[in-house]
Amino acid sequence: MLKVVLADVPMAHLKGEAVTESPNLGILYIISYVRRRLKNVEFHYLEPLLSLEEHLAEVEKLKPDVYCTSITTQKKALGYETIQKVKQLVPNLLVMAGGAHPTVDPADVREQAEPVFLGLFQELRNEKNLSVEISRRGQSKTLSYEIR
Ligand code: B12
Repeated sequence: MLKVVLADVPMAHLKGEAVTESPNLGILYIISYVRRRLKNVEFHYLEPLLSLEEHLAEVEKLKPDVYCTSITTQKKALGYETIQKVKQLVPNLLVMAGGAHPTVDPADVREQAEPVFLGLFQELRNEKNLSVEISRRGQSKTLSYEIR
C-alpha cells in the first residue's frame, strides 16, 4: 500500500481566518480523482488548522512514502520551511509541491528543492556545512546550510 500525505501549509496561527476554516478544494479534487482510479493508495490529508509542530508530529507518525503540499505565493516561506523540516524527519520521502505558487513560479520552487537534494547527498558523505550558489534570472546568490 502506497501511503500518501497531501498537506496544506500549517497555519494554526491564522485560526478564524477563511484560510483555516475549510479544507483545500484542490487537494480534495486530487484525492477523489485518484481514489476512483487507483487501488492500494492510502491518502491522509493534513489541514491548515494544524500548527507546524502538530503537522510534523502527524508526518512522523504516518511515515508516508510521498508528501504532497499545496502552496500559494503568500505562504511560500512557511511552505518551504515545512518541507525542509519534513525532509529532516523522513529523509527518503518523495516530496511534491503543487498549487498556485508552483504553477506561476516553478523556478522559485526548483531553487528551493535543488539544495535540499544536494544537502541529502552531502549528508550521506558526512559533510557538516553546505554552501550552494544559485543563479536565477541573471542574478546569483549563495545559500548556506548547516547539515544536522
Ligand atoms: C477559493 C479560493 C480561496 C479559498 C480556498 C477555499 C478552499 N478551502 O479550498 C480561500 C478563501 C480560503 C482562499 C484563501 C487564500 N487565497 Co485563494 N483562491 C481561491 C480561488 C478563487 C479558487 C481556488 C480553487 O479552489 N480552485 C479549484 C481547485 C480545484 O483548484 P486549485 O486550488 O488550483 O488546485 C488544483 C491545482 O492547483 C493543483 N494542485 C493544488 N495543490 C496541489 C498539490 C500538488 C502536490 C499537486 C501536484 C497539484 C496541486 O491540482 C488541483 C486540482 O486540479 C483562487 C483563484 C482561482 N481561480 O484559482 C484563489 C487563489 C488561489 N488564492 C490566492 C490567495 C492569494 C489566497 C490567500 C493568500 C488570501 C489571503 N490573503 O489570505 C489565501 C491563502 C490560502 C492558502 N492555502 O495559502 C491566489 C494565489 C496567488 C498565488 N500566486 O499563489 C489565487 C490564485 C487568487 C489570485 N488570483 O490572486 N482562497
